[in-house]
Amino acid sequence: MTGSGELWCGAYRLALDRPRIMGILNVTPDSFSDGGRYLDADTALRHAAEMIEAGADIVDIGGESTRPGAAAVGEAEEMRRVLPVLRALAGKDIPLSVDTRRPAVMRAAIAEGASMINDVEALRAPGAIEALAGSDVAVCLMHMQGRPASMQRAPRYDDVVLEVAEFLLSRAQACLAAGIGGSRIVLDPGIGFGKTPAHNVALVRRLGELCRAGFPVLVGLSRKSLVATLSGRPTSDRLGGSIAGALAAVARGAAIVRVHDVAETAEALAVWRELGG
Ligand code: HH2
Repeated sequence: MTGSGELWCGAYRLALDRPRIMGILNVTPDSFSDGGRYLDADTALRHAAEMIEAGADIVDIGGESTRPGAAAVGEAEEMRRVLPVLRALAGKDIPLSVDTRRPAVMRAAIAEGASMINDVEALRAPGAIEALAGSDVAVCLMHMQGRPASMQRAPRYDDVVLEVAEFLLSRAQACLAAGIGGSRIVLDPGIGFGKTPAHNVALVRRLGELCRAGFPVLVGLSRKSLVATLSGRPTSDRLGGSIAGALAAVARGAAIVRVHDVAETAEALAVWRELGG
């Protein structure tokens, strides 16, 4: 366990003395809220630069949508989307994360300078742990019940918080056993990944139970359907609800929030902290 208040990601040491922002850069045609917007490398780079300027602490590059019902993307296509953007951003002085569940993409991303691997499958693919073990990059281990294609059909838990925590701790143990140090590990309950609105609400409300394990916790609920369920707004109009969700997660102990709207989230967090949040 860390307890050190620092996340080690490649050459970076990210102090976790204040909530950190992971800005989302989806280089996909079909992501649920921004699919197709940053597909060409120049637009992606411009958007990354804007997020960095606006206060992102990490940029998370994704080449495959994992929204409910999303079709899987081939390994070669995922690399074709992600690697040029990663290469072009390598000069920016900021940790770059790659959102992937494929060991070959992980290896290629690490070779291109990624500082973090964000895996919605928590390194369960054969060879995934090994892809990271010999490196110094950080890993975000996320919980998902089922697969993106079918995960929202009938999610079931006896106690969602206990089951998610148990799963994530077992994945963290597997990483530790493979030599991935505790200061490189982040846990994520996976809001919206095989969960009903009630499950998602319980996970945020009881986030402290996951934080107690001693690893930094990341929460991503930006623009997700949970926000719409709670606010009644369409995908294009979920900013206020997403910010409220990020603040609630941080208030419950989240160290990092994964968001689309970096400037607005940074502004909200700054005010919230000054007011004693
Ligand atoms: N959510 C999404 C994708 N990756 N990674 C982590 N660690 N946590 C999350 O909550 C998470 C994630 C889904 O959001 P988005 O990237 O905006 O959409 P899509 O998967 O459709 O590209």
